[in-house]
Amino acid sequence: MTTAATARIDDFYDLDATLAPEELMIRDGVREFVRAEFLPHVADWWTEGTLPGDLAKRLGDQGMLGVTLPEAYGGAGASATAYGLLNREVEYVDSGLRSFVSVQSSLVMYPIYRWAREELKKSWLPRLAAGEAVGCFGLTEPDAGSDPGAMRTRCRRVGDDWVINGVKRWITSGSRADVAIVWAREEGGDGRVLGFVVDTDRPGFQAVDIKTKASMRASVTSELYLDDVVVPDAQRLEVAGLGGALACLNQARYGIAWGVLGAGFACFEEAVAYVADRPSFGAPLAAKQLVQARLADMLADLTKGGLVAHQLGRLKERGQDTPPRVSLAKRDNVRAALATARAARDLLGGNGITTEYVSIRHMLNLETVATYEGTDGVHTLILGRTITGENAF
Ligand code: TGC
Ligand code: FAD
Repeated sequence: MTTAATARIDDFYDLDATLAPEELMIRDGVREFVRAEFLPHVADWWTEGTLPGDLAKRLGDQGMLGVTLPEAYGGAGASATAYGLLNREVEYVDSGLRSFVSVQSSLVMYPIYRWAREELKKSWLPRLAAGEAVGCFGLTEPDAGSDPGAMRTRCRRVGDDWVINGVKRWITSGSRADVAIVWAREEGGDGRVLGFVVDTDRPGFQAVDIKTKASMRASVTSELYLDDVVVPDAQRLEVAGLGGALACLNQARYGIAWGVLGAGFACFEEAVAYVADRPSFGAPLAAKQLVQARLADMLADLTKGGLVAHQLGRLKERGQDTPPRVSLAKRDNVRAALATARAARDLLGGNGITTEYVSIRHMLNLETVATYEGTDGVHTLILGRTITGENAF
């Protein structure tokens, strides 16, 4: 019989045995760092709706930004699995911190590395990796979220430059960013969507924070206003069409599929510890069958999510992380984490609504994670289209 002594609840199927020594080293180093440096403070940051100003630098000093990029550009040449493990450790602390890492690594460094001119790569990537510069990714607009092809932001070629006009909404790290990846549709020509590396100190660029969030509070979220912002053609990404932006999303969605397991496990562990001591009707809650059934569901959901994430990581390392595979992992792992967080919050009773415990904070954050990077509905429709060949958007 398998007992608690032989099966850890955070690695029930012994997936650690499949990890390379470098992957374990990165995972353990990140775990130690974030639990010592961020975990004791994150509930206060969340309550205050803020993040420390030196967050990027502290992450950069630990080598936690852009880890899969080559060392020549400031990365660590780490595997996709190592990047996934890192996300899981960071999101164990808070989804907002993982968002910061995702955006910097997957949505800013990745497109610069893949499609920017060499000069731009050399000037931005080492600084972004060191946390000396912060980036943001502007795709969503007030009237174009799930359907980014409906964007209204326009770019117009004028000599050797482009002039960009438009509004982007819900942009993580927007007002902290030194550089923004901005997606805009070309005026005239064949109306392609183009991507630009925009210095945020250009005249006409403004970022205004959204202050009313009841979710993802330890994260900066902004609106970007671009009013005749002039960007040299040399700062245009060498990719055309919406597919460029969507390829970036594949990277970030992959990280989210791992990250949310961290949030889920934080809630699960909290619930297991709480019910062990909480008396009710003459016995600890842990001794009640309904409580055990809920813990068993949490363990099953998170364990299955871990198997999907690990296998997706290995597929990604072989170039086989197709968008529908990523969609399934993002959708179902977010569902697993959110269901766990809601159940944990409930098992904590009244205490479960205070930020002295982690579950309510994770639960509220995960509402955002279910919405961004493709809503649950969008990923369901991507899978439906894959299964049937019919586009039901
Ligand atoms: P559709 O006609 O399907 O595709 C347009 C072109 O793009 C190609 N493509 C992809 N390429 C790479 N990766 C993918 N995942 C791709 N999906 C599609 C496609 O082949 C086509 O290429 P081509 O050459 O034929 O033109 O486009 P559609 O307009 O019908 O929309 C498809 C849909 C709905 C799936 C897509 O637009 C979508 O995923 N919508 C959700 C939007 C979204 O996820 N936004 C996220 C914004 S960023 C964010 O939330 C950051 S949160 C911060 C954090 O991560 O922490
Ligand atoms: P909508 O697209 O209006 O969707 C509303 C509802 O309608 C959803 O339930 C959706 O599933 C459903 N729906 C939509 N289309 C269909 C359909 N065809 N059939 C059936 N149902 C449908 N974006 C960025 O570009 N960069 C960022 O850094 C970024 N960070 C974010 C941070 C936060 C905190 C948040 C909340 C969002 C962020 N986003 C970012 C935006 C995010 O990607 C969008 O919110 C998301 O894509 C959904 O778009 P929307 O909000 O316009 O919702």
